[in-house]
Amino acid sequence: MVEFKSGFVTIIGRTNVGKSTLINLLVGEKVSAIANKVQTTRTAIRGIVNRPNSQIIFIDTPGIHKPKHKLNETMVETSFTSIKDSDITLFLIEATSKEIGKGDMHIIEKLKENKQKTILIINKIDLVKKEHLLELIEEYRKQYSFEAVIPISALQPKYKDIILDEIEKHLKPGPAYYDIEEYTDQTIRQLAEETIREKALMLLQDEVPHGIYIEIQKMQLRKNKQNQEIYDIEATIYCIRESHKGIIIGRNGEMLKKIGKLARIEMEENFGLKVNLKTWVKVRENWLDNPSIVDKFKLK
Ligand SMILES: Nc1nc2c(ncn2[C@@H]2O[C@H](COP(=O)(O)OP(=O)(O)OP(=O)(O)O)[C@@H](O)[C@H]2O)c(=O)[nH]1
Ligand SMILES: [Mg+2]
Repeated sequence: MVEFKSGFVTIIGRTNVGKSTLINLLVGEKVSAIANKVQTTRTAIRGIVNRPNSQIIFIDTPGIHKPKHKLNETMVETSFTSIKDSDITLFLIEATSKEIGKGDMHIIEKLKENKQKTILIINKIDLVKKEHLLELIEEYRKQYSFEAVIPISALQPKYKDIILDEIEKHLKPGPAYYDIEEYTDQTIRQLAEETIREKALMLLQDEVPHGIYIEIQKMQLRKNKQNQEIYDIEATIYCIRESHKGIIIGRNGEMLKKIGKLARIEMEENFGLKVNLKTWVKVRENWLDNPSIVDKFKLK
């Protein structure tokens, strides 16, 4: 009989390298927000993969960067704490890197400190030539003894099983920690908040999206006249300045409508039922340094 294996696998890397894109690919469901902006992920997010002989719990983490405020500090702390608690680390880097930068060096130091069992994943290989890739692999191999090095593009499904097979090799015998129907430990409320924030990140520019956070005020299931289940969701988008509020609402409320529409469509798809979404925008200056709000993003 094949012994069942399980384990916790943290995905770590600098901001914007594609960690959340990778966890979504591996899990096969949208568990984490993606954006072509830095500092998209703000807390540790779990995604669960069930295979015939194993259960792998992935932890997506905030990208490593230089902290500017309390929220940033909490984010980086979350990422480094998370690797300590995991059985295997996936260290994600970008194929386009010319050399090992400060952020990646910092990550390597932490891996060394914890003698962390690590697989190096080189993402975005669609953007570089093969020769460059070989040089990069050599550079990184000099720094740390990785269990394996896997070049991928997180946008291409064919890499999913290559990574999962490699991880499975290194897992220890253990139980399934989660029900096999589950694919994340996030609540519907958290998923809704992240969906709205992701659409805001996508549509807003400059520093506006980095100063927002979402709070769901109400989430209620009811049946409509056609006897369909419908979620009434009310959400507030908090931002740090009055001028940002104007931008988020947009001319004639167009921007807020667009954010709400995209978020609603994705929620309906992911939750499998109709959603009636209402959104508000409010200013909350200095929340980025307010511990009682930032605590929301701490590792639980
Ligand atoms: N060309 C290319 N782009 C990719 C690939 N994987 C991810 N991306 C893009 O890279 C951007 C950042 O992706 P995310 O998954 O949000 O990155 P992240 O590492 O989670 O970022 P943070 O949460 O900010 O740390 C997005 O625009 C993705 O579409 C890839 O293989 N090739
Ligand atoms: Mg992310």
